[in-house]
Amino acid sequence: MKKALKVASVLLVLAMAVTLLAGCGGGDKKPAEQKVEKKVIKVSIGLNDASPEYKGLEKWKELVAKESKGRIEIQIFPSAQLGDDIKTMTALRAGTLEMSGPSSSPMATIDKRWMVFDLPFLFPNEKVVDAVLDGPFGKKMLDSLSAHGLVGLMYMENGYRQVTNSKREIKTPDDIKGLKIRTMENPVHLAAWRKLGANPTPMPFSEVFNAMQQKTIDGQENPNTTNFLQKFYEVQKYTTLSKHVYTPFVIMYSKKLWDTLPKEDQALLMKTGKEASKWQREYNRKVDAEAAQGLAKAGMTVTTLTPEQQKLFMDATKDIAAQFEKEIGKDVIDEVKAEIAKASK
Ligand code: TK8
Repeated sequence: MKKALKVASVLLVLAMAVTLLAGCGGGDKKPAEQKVEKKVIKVSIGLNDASPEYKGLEKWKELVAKESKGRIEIQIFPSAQLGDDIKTMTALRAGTLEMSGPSSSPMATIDKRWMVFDLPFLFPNEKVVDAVLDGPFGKKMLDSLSAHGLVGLMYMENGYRQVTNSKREIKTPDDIKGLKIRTMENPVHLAAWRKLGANPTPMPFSEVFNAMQQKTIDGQENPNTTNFLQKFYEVQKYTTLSKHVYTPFVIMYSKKLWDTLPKEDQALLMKTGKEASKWQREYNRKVDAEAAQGLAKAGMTVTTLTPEQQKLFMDATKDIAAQFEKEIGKDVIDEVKAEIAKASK
């Protein structure tokens, strides 16, 4: 018994010595050169790598790499490789993915207040958009995500949405009658397209191109940048610059994973994120105008509405806000409208 103990303690001392020696491996390295742990953050988006959203994230990735001296790496996964908007939000809430940049519209599946951004013809121009998103209202909406296991970091621009289809030129709501239009998975969009006389079908973004190619739908609506850069002109003939709604992208982080980050890293991500968000919106606005020309060059009929024609679309959808007042919350609608009025002065 005694002997066994002795053997055991000798072995223990030996083991400790070996561990210590191993720890000295590469002992001539200066501490500064010792390996810093690299942090990889994955972000998923539904659009492809030509999209302004991707470019904005790429800008952010550069800023983060620079500020963190290469310690933090953002990896961008485009084209819904990691799942569409709704699926990736679920992954964030479960803590199996760090970040995603969905449209605000499918976020209504988490919190109906987000439908406020889906109200037709809400934002008169981009100057007002910036004031509202970067002001107290935009911040409050981002902050409200923490109750749902998400950290709202910033907005990027998707932009004003325009309707495309393969059947006929759209100049008035009458031209929409009976068209099968894909919408985002959001009740306000469904209701608005019903009001316009369409036959709306909600589906995730990654299925839209095939559905148009196979003609299970006649059309869809997205900003010029998406219609051009996702090559929708290959399967659509007409685009009308309807600007019927402005929807943003919300760049969000899994709260479960965010809470494990050191405070300095959280601050670094927030600070560089703000810069990237500003850069992305400017970039998007430049590309949007080019994209409209690109659509025409690619053979689409691009229709600009007269103010009278656009008013017909506004009139047809003017009751939507009242219809969704309960679900969105009267306070939320009143607040955004007050902010818009203030910024419009
Ligand atoms: C991409 C979507 C897309 C949106 C849509 O994941 O679904 O039509 O406009 O940008 O978020």
